[in-house]
Amino acid sequence: MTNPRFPRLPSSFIWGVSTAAYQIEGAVNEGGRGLSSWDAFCAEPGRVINGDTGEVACDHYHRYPEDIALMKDLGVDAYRFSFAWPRIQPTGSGPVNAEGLAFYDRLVDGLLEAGITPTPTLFHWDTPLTLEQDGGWLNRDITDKFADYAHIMGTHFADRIPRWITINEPVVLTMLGYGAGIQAPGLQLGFGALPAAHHQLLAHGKAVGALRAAGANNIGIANNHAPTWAASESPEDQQAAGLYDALANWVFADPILLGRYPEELAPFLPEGAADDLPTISTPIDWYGINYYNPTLVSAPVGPGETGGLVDGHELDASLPFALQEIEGYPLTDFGWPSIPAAFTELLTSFTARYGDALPPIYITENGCAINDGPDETGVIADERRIDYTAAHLAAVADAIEAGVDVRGYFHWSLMDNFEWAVGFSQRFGLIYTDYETQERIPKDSFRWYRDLIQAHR
Ligand code: GBH
Repeated sequence: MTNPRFPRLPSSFIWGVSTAAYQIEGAVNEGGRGLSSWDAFCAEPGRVINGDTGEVACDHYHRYPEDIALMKDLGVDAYRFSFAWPRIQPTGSGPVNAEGLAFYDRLVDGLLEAGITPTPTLFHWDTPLTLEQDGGWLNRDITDKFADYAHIMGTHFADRIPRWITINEPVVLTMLGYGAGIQAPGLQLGFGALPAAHHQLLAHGKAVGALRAAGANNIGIANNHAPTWAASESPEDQQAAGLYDALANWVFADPILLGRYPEELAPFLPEGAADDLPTISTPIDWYGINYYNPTLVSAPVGPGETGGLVDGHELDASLPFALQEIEGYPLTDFGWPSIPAAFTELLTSFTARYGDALPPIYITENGCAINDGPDETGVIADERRIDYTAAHLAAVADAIEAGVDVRGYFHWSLMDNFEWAVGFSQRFGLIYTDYETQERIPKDSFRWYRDLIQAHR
């Protein structure tokens, strides 16, 4: 371990990379796949930058053997990907589409053969369109359908898949999908989006039960968390930040880990939500954290001003808080600040808040958009991704030293892919994707990550 840019993690640490189905697979009309909320959202003019869609994306549906070979070369222990629910059940319920299952059979078997542990997420935002048209995550019926789907996957894969994730970032689907309308399904319900949060949490709890009933074990969830910083000591800013913190963080963690909702959000939850808490808090085996950056929050700004910007979209000015720009830190190409110390702060705050109720943590996502492409010699010198990742892994090491039980790290992402509402304009990969030729080119960060993993063996 001579390289000074190699943070020191335990030798038992699990090293991984992450992706998600709609962001990489393409082949949206192949193999009997049904449409998802994202296919419909991308088809609406003006929703996604440049009119980009996931129709082809990285063509991983056809090129998965090459992608597995790249991961083998990278030397990761585990690969986090997601199953596309509409490939398995094209309308979100009813009989299994055998061709869809067969694709994941090939992928899972290929990974196992390469010595890589498949770590699937059951749901990463691609709601079957039929269910979305029926109210999607606002409609409680989806929770039982999701449990059926979880049972199908558990039954089929329990003997080959040793680690499972139920849902990815319910906070983002709730706030950006149903609250602010920036992502699919594009609804702007404000606090009216909270039933979507409750139903995802309930679906998670039911899925944990369904997976276990099918013989699958070692189950977690991947929640996005951002430390919330108040813009000042003023009571107004403190109160706004407290509310935002409950909305962005604790409403997604407290019900699972403590069996209760933050009080200030109770008025926005569906009637009888409390009755579901025992299901939602079904014990999990580990807790997944996706971390990118903290959020700076103030009281609402003056009339006519916005509630702040999220990835270039203006938030509703009538919200009881405003998001402020964080200054004084390096920015990634997406404009998100790089603040590794906030990662340590987040992890230690989890231990402090949940104590013995907190199972081991895995970092299920962390990474940055750095949009460098190949230079004249074909090399992609993404030094800033190496800096970001090294600093954030050092922050994880600091948290471990402070007593937080972090067992592994999945970098977002294996390769450049369809970055939701910003299409192909932001590149998060260790591997460069040429979207014209579908050539994959490992970046300097890929070699750095490979050496880092090697150094820990
Ligand atoms: C994840 O979401 C997703 O799971 C994944 O699919 C996605 O590709 C990846 O991250 C990269 O985006 O404007 O500075 O306040 C990330 C959730 C929500 C984290 C928005 C950063 C705003 C940053 N993100 N948040 S800022």
